[in-house]
Parts: sequence; C-alpha cells; structure tokens
Amino acid sequence: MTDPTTPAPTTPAPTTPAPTTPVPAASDAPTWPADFAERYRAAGHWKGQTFGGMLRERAAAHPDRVAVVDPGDGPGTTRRWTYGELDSRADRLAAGLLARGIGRGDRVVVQLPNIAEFFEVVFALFRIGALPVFALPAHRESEIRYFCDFTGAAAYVIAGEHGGYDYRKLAAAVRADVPALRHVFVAGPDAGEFEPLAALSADPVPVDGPAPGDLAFLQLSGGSTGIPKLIPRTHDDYLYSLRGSNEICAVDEDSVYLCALPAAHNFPLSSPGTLGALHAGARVVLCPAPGPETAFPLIERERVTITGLVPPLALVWTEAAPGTPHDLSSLEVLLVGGAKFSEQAARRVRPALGCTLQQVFGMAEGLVNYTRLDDPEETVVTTQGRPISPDDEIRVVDDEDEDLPVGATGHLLTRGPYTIRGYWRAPEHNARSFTADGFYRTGDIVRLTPTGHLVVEGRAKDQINRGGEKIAAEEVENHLLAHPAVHDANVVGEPDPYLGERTCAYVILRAGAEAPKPVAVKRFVRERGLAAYKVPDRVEFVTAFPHTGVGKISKKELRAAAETAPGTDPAPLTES
Ligand code: OOB
Repeated sequence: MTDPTTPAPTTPAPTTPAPTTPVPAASDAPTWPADFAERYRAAGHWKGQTFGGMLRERAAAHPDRVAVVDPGDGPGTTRRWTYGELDSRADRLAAGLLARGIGRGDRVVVQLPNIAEFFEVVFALFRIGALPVFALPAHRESEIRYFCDFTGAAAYVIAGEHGGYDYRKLAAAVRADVPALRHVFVAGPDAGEFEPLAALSADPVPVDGPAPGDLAFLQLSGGSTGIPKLIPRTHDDYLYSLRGSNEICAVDEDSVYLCALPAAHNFPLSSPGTLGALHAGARVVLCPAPGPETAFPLIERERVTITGLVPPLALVWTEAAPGTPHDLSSLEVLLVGGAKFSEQAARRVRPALGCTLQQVFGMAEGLVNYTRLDDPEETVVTTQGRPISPDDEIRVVDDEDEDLPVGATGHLLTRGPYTIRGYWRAPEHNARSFTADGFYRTGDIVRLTPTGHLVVEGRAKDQINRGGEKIAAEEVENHLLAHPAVHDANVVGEPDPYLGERTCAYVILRAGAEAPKPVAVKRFVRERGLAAYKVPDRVEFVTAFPHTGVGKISKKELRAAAETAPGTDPAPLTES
C-alpha cells in the first residue's frame, strides 16, 4: 500500500533500493479470526491507520509543535524536535534504510536508550514496514544474539556508548556470531567500525508502506521459559490501545509525557506512553535516568503533566518529593504499574506528589487495565484497574479452565481487540499459552471486584517480577547449569522491601566438585552475557530440592524457604 500522504520526492534517491525480503508469511503468528477482525473494525476499534500515517497527519496538522524533547547529557545539549522535523527525519532515514536493502517485513533489533533517535528510527521502520524488535538497554550478548539470530534481523541499531557501557563491543561480538546480520547502525558520535545512523539520511523516496493490519513491531515477552518469546503487534491493534489509553488517562495535545522508564518497554511506549502522547499531538520529554535527581528538574523545566513508573521508583519519588526544591505542581497524573503496587505505597502518592494515581496492570501481549481518573480513592489504591475496551474479554478460571464466580481468585485468561492470538514463530508454545478459542493465558492470578476491577493476587507462571523487570526462571537456570560445578539449579523469587521480589538461585553442586563462592557463580552468569537484572541476587547451595507428591520439584516450597529466611541460608532442604 502506498502511503497517500508521502510527499513527492524533491530529488532522486541517492541509490537504487535493493530488493527487500518478502513480507513474512501469515504463518509467522496466528492472527484474529475473520469474524473477530470484522467485529473490531465495525466497532471502530481498528480504524485502518498506520504509525507512518499517524505521524504524517500530526505533522501536517501542527508541524511546528514540539514532539520530542531530549535533554542530552548536560547544559546546552537539549534537542527539541517538532512534529515536522520528526516526520521529515523519519522520511529521510526511511530512504536510507531502503537504499541499504532494508524494507518491508525485515526485522531490525533496536537497542536504544531514551534519546530522540529512538523515535526517528522506529518511525522510519514503521513507515517502510520493517519491524523494530524492541530490545532493552540492559540486554547483553546472550539476549541480543538470540534476538538477532531468531528473528533473522537485517540490522541492529545501537547508541555507541551509554551509561558507561560500550554497545559497539556488544555489536561486534554479536555480528561475529550472526552472519545474517548485515548492518549495525550507531546513533550519536563515534560509530567505530560501524555506520553512523546520521549517514543514512537521504532525500525522501516514495514508500510502499505497510497495511494497517500488518505487523508493526515485535515486542518482548517477560517470559517464563528458557527462550524469550516475541510478541507480534499490528498497527491497527496497537493504535487502538493508544487511543483508548489516551481517553482513559486524559492525554490531549496539551499533555507533556515524561518517559522515565526505558522507552522500548510496552508500558512507557503505549500506556499511554510516548506513542500515545505523539498520537495526541502532545509533547514527549525523554528522561535519561528515572531517579528524582534527573526527573524532578525536568518536570519543573518542561512542565510535565503525566508520567509512568514501576513501583520501586514510585516509592523513591514519593519519599523524595516532600523535600525537593523543584516545582512539581504541573504533574497531574502518575501511572504506576508493571508489578504490584502495595496499598500502603499507593495511599502515599497524592499527599507526597500532589497528583492523581492511576494503577496500570498491563502486558506486552495486549490487555491493559487502568484505574479511572474518577474512580473513588479506595478503588484507586486497592485495585489494578479495569480493561481499556468493552470488547476485552476477561475470564477468571480454576486449574481446569472452569469459570469461577465473581470475587473468586483464579487464573486470568483474556481475549480482545489488542491482545495477540499467538507469539511469533512459536507454535508449540502457543498451544500452551492460548486456549483453543484464542484466550491468552496471562499466568496471573487475579480476582474481579463487583465493579469489574481486577486485583492481582499472585502469579502462576515461572517468572520473577523484580520491581517490574521480568525474569524467566528457566532462562537463568539454563545459564547456571552451564557452570562446570553445578549439577542442578532452581531460581525463585523472594520478598524484597524495595523491589517487591528479588531472585534466589538454589544450586546443587556436582558430586566431588569444589564449591565456588556464591559471588563467583553470579559472575559466571554475568559473563555469559546476561542482562544484569537477571543475575541472581542470592545463590544458595543445597543438597536436594523439595518435591511435590508427583515427584516434580516444588518451587512453592523453595519459595516458602526463601520467604521464611530471606537473605540467610535456609535450613538444608530435604526431599519430601
Ligand atoms: C507490563 O508488561 P510486561 O509484558 O513487562 O509484563 C506483564 C506482566 C503481567 O502479566 C503481570 O504479571 C505483571 O507484568 N504486571 C503486574 C502489574 N502490571 C504488570 N502485576 C501486578 N500489578 C500490576 N499493576 O508490565 C506492562 C505493560 C503495559 C502497561 C503496564 C505494564
């Protein structure tokens, strides 16, 4: 589909675009059945818009309004891009990408910090129909190699050095292992052996862009298995979740959204997030670090009205706010989600920050719940909200998939106009994670209140939620098993007053192996190229694991052991 709003090129393209990879077959991921798609279109949820078209419209409506503020890394380094500038940068980068043979359906791993180029890159990719694969800045060799390899990525986009880490070294190591990775592009100065992103900028060319029902990007799943899953989201479905979020969070063109969490994560991207703000014609302010010392001066200077935080950061902000010299009075709404926000902490938000709290319980797979701005205070502090859409279907079921009465605690299953019907290229996993009639098994344990609000009571999936950062136990266990002295390993969550949960690895050593120090085991995992947040907080050596009646290892008992004696060696665990 040619984007009808693409401007006629003023000058010919510098090079002839190489043929691009064909659009991935529909079999890459299950999609909505035709009758559901028809219903969602008829209801006006899917409006037939693309992200490329959205930016074009906003730029045409108000080219001179500021879209993105990047404060840089010191005085005088602030960049302010208008909608017009972002739009034309996306066009020019799109032309450069096409000229290098990157086009519709290609995957591009994007690992950028909170810098303006993030939006230039993703909108260029959206425009040509190439799929950003949203990596987090914390990811290292193990994760990035997998994303590049599994998705068959044509390119990988990094910032040269950020937060004291050299991503060029990471890129060199990954490229050596993944020959299919044709390009590495580097945002910012000193691209080293790779191509600077700025060098791609070329005169715009007509673009055969994606259709609204096509995939827009691949988001990462928090995961509960050894291999991370990729979440295929379409233009139509994601744009619907943005419009719904904007309405619920009252985001309009006068809003100023502070992006304090990593921009690529689904929460700051879409709830209502940076893309919601851009959809509304509002202003996005990028926060290079989420602590009050960086965020509070920016809130004051840019008159920020809305932002989103994970619970540990919300705690830090509420503690810091009363003593701050900075004027936070512009802040109207603080969204808190990603992990359970305790009632006590929730009650402190308004008195400390003077703004309205909205709890968000969402997932990159789709379903997002919000408390509403006009909900009674009790609802806001004791529930995790209710779904965006009247067409979000919610089921709370027992272990046999039987529906439970309202108020009972059980497994949350969901289906709807912006919840995926399957992961990307994962048919076996899809058979387990989705019911035959397309409900996603969230792995969350919830209860519904009579008002239709959800309360998250726990989790059935084998995952640790470390202050909003998700860790698949099996992924870490596999890395531990690679250690020559390790016979078996089990990773569980244990309570942490700040993070909510942190990780504890229970390890059985090989017979006769010399016991390494716990710190050496952590180092081993880190050196295998795993993101730092996945490295176990605590390593305990035990002689056996507790078992369930049917002989499976009982993570429940391991968790209980960690809970009764967090931070200390539990009594030696014995087989039951
Ligand atoms: C968000 O997305 P993900 O994909 O990183 O993680 C989803 C999982 C949920 O299934 C649930 O286990 C947990 O994170 N979660 C919460 C929660 N919000 C998310 N658990 C308890 N209370 C909450 N408020 O984390 C995400 C995506 C969009 C918006 C907000 C969060």
